[in-house]
Amino acid sequence: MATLKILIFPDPRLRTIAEPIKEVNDSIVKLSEDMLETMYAGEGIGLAATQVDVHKRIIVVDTSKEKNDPVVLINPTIKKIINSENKSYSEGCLSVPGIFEELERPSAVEIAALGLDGEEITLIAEDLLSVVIQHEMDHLEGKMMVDFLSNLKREIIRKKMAKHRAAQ
Ligand code: K1U
Ligand code: ZN
Repeated sequence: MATLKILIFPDPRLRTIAEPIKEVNDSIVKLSEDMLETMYAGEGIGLAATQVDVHKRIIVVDTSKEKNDPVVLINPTIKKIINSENKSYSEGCLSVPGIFEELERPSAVEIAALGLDGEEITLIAEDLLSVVIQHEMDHLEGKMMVDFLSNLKREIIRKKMAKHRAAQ
């Protein structure tokens, strides 16, 4: 397994729209393992392939306290918004390190995806899991949490990220 380099906002590659995965083969399994390793190393609870400069529709998530419940979703889609009542969560992003912002999203969604065995999965995601999956699916569309903020806040974050890069 390998730890991959995470792209940092405002890297333009984070705006790429990811391509569907046609075949779940060994290279996709290896990518999912590397993404999980990268997510755990960064102390994240989710990661989209876009963030490691791979423009394929795959996300990994683990919202368990013990960090022992990895979920890999290939070609994920939202089938249904189960609870359209928006809930506010403090969202973070490994591509925007050190920034947390309150955002509102539907609190429960039904997700369809392929698993690592290539079989269809249906998942009811609620609360934090729902938020993280929606956040990661946004990455696959080239969309980021900063896009929900005001121009002023986004500019402040852009400047903070420039300082972060200079300090690396
Ligand atoms: O970069 C990412 O997309 C991962 C991101 C996922 C996420 C977390 C919280 C709300 C929405 C999406 C993170 O893992 S940020 C990392 C983080 O510091 C965190 C860890 C535990 C709980 C909350 C945030
Ligand atoms: Zn993110």
